[in-house]
Amino acid sequence: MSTIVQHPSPPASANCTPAEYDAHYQRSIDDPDGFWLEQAERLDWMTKPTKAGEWSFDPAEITWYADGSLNLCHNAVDRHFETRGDQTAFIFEPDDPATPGRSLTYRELHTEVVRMANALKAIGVSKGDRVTLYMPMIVEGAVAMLACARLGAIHSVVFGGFSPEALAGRIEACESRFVVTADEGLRGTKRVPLKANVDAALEFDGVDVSSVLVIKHTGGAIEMKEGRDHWYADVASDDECPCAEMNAEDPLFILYTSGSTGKPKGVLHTTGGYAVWVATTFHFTFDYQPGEVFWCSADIGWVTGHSYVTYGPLINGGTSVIFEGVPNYPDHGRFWEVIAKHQVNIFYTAPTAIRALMREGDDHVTKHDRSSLRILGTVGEPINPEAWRWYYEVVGESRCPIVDTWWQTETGGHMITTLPYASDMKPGSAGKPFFGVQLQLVDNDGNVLEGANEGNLCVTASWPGQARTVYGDHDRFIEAYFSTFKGKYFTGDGCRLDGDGFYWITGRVDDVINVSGHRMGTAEVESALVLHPAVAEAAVVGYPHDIKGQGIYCYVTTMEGVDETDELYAELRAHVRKEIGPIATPDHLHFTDGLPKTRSGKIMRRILRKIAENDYGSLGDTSTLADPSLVDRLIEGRQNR
Ligand code: 6R9
Repeated sequence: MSTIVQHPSPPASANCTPAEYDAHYQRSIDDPDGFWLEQAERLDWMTKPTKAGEWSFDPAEITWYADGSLNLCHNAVDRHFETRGDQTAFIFEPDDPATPGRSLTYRELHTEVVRMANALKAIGVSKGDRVTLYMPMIVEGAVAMLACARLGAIHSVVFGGFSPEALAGRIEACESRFVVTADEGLRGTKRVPLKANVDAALEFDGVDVSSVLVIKHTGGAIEMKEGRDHWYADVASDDECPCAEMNAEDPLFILYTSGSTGKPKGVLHTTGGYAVWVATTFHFTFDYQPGEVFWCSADIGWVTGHSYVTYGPLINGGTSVIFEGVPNYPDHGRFWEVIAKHQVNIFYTAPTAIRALMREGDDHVTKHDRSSLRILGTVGEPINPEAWRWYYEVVGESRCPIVDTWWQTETGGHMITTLPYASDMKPGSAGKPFFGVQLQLVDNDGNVLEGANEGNLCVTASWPGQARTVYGDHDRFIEAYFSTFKGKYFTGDGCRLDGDGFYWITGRVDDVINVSGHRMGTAEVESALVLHPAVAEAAVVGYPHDIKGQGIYCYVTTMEGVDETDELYAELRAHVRKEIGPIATPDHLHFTDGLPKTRSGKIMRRILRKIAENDYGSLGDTSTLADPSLVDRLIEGRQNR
């Protein structure tokens, strides 16, 4: 469907009109230095930069604002506390609506951040150290990020749903000696044993953590190891704690994300360019107006939470909601109840949540007052037009523009996005490139596809929010992003450009799957499966799933003599869950006596994908398979499921 939904008529305050979009975009391409030095004025600099981007994609070496210095915590907190100290910075909405929430003014946030920074100092953190945050969605999570930025320490947030094994891998990979966590987290009716998971992670070989800072949240019983573990309240202090001066290219954070090969990559973002990018995208994409309440439902464990729960809103002096809970607890109206309660103006969530709630019927939505809503946003995966319509018509009463934002952990912030009032909307399309973003579609041989076309999505010029490297492994950065199509940043996504200049993301073209908006490398799930003694070989693919977007389908061959029982089926699912975390739990296991391989031993994933999709008509050429008869057995196995 490519029906155009006209944007509602722009209010006089709109941050961007259609004519301004064209003018800004053109200028950002013709005079990137001028444009991006001007956008840099959104920040307070200790030393003002005199140059913007200096970069090459062959070999990849990227810097922005390299002669400038600043502190991001100052920009997000201190400078506002002088001008809007009594304005609300964060609204905390707890998991259980019956328990009291909390809201912090910029002045209170400043006090909290200083306390946290002093606590970090007390446990030994200093500039350049990597600090792992393994937190529930509570104010202290964002405060710990800001406190790291204040000291010049590099935060590495690990999503609280990851297992001890996954946490250990991420601590080890960046040689992090410090962990900040809470006793427990709450999600719906479940308690997440965060501190116990940290204890388990620290038992792994190669993990060398000297101090753990623990925030009391639920009050649940935990163990504290003498000398290593410290209660936050015991080490926090109100002493003065100035913001460290950071070069624009000093690291701000590492965030681990899945790729098509190997272990998750520690994507590194630096200070100045990232800050300009999130500040500018937040301002334009959400048309943010002073005093408005913004709510991004993502966890701070993902890049969306970094850029649009913490940094983007605060740099803009906004009010940001931190929600600890889940969309379906205590009932399916929870999102809309929170919107009514806090008079949310701008709401940003993932298509998977929209699809799940859509299924529960309109009553859960319509019984709550949504008159405060002005703009709705989506992120994480393509949104199907049905879900888009429901979001637009039922949730937003056909008054609120929807912004579909395409971007990645590596891009720092929005890259292709609808701009409210500035562009029309096509349900299912993310719209047009953001300022400074130069896109190209190429075929598999790297030939540039001109005009309306479909191909592999590349970016040909750097933008301020671009990741600079993979922590500790620049070769891997080059290999993963700049070698498939030499001299271009390859996104890993397929995309179609239509005749009106709108981009339609078609999904990943590499071995990454997108489950409920979460990126997962099929290789990671395969590695987890083969760790189990009953498993000989495994191949994992994605398949269409009504709610999650993609589900996880695992082909498994077992060791000689192993019985492929229901118990083993359940055990393997639980095993993957334990190795990686609940988000990686396989939806389907398919026991098979072999995997379709070429004579040279390469697994033909194309065939496995088609069979998982129940699409047998277009399996393509199977004659190069070592054992062509296997395909019929696989199809039979699929149909018997
Ligand atoms: C921000 C984030 C990135 C991958 C990306 C793409 C998919 C994200 C999308 C979208 C279609 C959108 N993706 N937003 N696909 N439309 N609006 O999600 O980062 O976790 O790194 O995932 O997500 O496939 O390549 P990340």
